[in-house]
Amino acid sequence: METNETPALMQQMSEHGVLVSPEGIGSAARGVPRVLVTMGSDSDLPLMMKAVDTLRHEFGISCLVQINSVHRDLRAMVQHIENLPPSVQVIIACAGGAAHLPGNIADLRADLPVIGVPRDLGALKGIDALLSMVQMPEGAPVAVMAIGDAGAVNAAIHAAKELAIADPVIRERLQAYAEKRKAKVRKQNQTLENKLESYS
Ligand code: AIR
Repeated sequence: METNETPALMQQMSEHGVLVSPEGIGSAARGVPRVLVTMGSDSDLPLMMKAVDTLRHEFGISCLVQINSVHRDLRAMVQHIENLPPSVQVIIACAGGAAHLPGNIADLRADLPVIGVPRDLGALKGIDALLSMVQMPEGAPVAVMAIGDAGAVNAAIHAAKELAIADPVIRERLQAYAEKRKAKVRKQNQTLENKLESYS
């Protein structure tokens, strides 16, 4: 997004985040967002782009991307999450360290499923974020994925599965994705003999 956007558009972007669709990012994006991908800092972006790219390129799902820190600006997070566009049906939330973002969102949005991605960061390498997310009290669940890259990709797949309940096109794309994974195993078996010989 260029810096010469109108103040109204800049305001809308900071309220709702940046739209990312299969066609592009920001002004190049099309359609309405089905998923919110939010994170505590833009330093989480390299990890969370794995979720964003899986959503848009594997499943054709548009999302909003937004930074929300419950430890740096709690009030702004509450304002953003309470005013999401109604098209958003699933929330993916990532944070590192004392990672309370997904749990707080689960409390704010009783109507939407929340998927947590613990970032592999700092002295405890993501164990702190994992436990902060997974040990929610009864009544406010967070579906917590693995720490790091696998967790980010799996969060996108899990979100797609939730949307697929009412969307046959996404269901087909999930099947196609599963087929690609099976083909990978078949290919590995086809080249296995050569690989084994390289060890002799
Ligand atoms: N964080 C930010 N506010 C609350 C939390 N838990 C997390 C971010 C990031 C880490 O703190 O999600 O993973 C470090 O952020 P930064 O901005 O210092 O790189």
